[in-house]
Amino acid sequence: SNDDLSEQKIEELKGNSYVPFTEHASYGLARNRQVFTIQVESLQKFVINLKINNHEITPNLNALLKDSAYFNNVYQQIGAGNTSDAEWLMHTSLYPEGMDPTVNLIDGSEIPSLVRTLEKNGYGTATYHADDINYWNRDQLYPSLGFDYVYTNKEIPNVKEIGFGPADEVLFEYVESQLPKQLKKHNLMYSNIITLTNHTPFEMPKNYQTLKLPERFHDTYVGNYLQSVHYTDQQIGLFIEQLKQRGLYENSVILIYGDHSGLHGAPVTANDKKLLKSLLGHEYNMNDRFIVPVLFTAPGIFTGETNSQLGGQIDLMPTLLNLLGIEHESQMIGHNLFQYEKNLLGMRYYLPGGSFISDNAIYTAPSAKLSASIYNRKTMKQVKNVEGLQQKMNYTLMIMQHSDYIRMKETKN
Ligand code: GP9
Repeated sequence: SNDDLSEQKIEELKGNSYVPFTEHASYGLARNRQVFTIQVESLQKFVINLKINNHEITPNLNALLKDSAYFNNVYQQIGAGNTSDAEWLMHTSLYPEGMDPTVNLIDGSEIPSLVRTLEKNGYGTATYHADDINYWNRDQLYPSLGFDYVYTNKEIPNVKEIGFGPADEVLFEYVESQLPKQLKKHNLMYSNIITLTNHTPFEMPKNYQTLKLPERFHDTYVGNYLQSVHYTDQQIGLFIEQLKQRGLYENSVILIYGDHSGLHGAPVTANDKKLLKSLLGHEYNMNDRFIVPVLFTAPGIFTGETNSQLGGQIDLMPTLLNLLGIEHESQMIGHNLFQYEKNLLGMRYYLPGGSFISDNAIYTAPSAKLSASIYNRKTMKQVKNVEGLQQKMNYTLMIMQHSDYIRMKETKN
């Protein structure tokens, strides 16, 4: 039955020869470090190291790469719960529900999570997001995950608003104001920071549009996106600077990743697609849209390596825990990105069960509206078939069903 897929069995279905978690080469490399996760709203991978007229879109993230292990092939795996599904993936290493936001199935009761595991290992835990706590049922999600401190727009002052709510600079300043107090009580802190400003429609006030863009990008959706990514990148840079000044940076592991794409759907016009093509050198495709950047920044441990093995957001928690040398009491469906070359990812973005991403292919299962399609993942050209399609589909479904089984057991849903 699907109920008893062990960690080992899952790795074998993906095509990996299994190595126990504590025997991975990365195990414990970042033991006893301060932990930060920065989940960046609408951040897509293609902006990293991208230049327009010699101006970098994300100069601060690019500079951080030299102290990081960078993963450039990690896919978003959210369902209808968008940002909150990414939070779910990060903190449980289980698949989201898919067609409904996972947070709608949470009733505040305790579930095994990254947060609780870190607490059992001596960490204080805090989460920061400058929006209303009810927006994605976070009033249920955060108690379920078990944070010691929860800060939302009730606590974070709205002294400067951009778009959806308090600007990212206010968010990061608030984190900086809380950290010293927390560190007096807890030697080690896990701070989970969820940015907000880089949210559709990405319209920044003129004086915040500091990226020098060619005229043709002005007042376009893509141009606005790049301006707003540039702003958030700047705020992350200032935050890192603060950590350095407080002497915290050298002893931290900072995981920075995107929650989901920003450039999709009706607002992306034919002109935007033309602009994207001129930026990327090819038609904007599913890889450009669905791959989120992932940086494990840990000075003294990482020195700028780029890892291109296939991964998903479900792998973030096991990778982080492995670096910290901490085991999780409940099963994680993802795996340590540093350990395995092979992966088999199920997609949950409004797609029916059976869709998957493998090293060679992206397969989207048929739905009421769309017929099945298969893409070669390297060329992003549509193909007729892919080797082992049926088997990969079956394995993906088995793993997803097993994940759903654990989720339902844990959330009693
Ligand atoms: C809402 C914010 C944005 O609180 O996190 O969520 P999204 O609209 O991106 O899912």
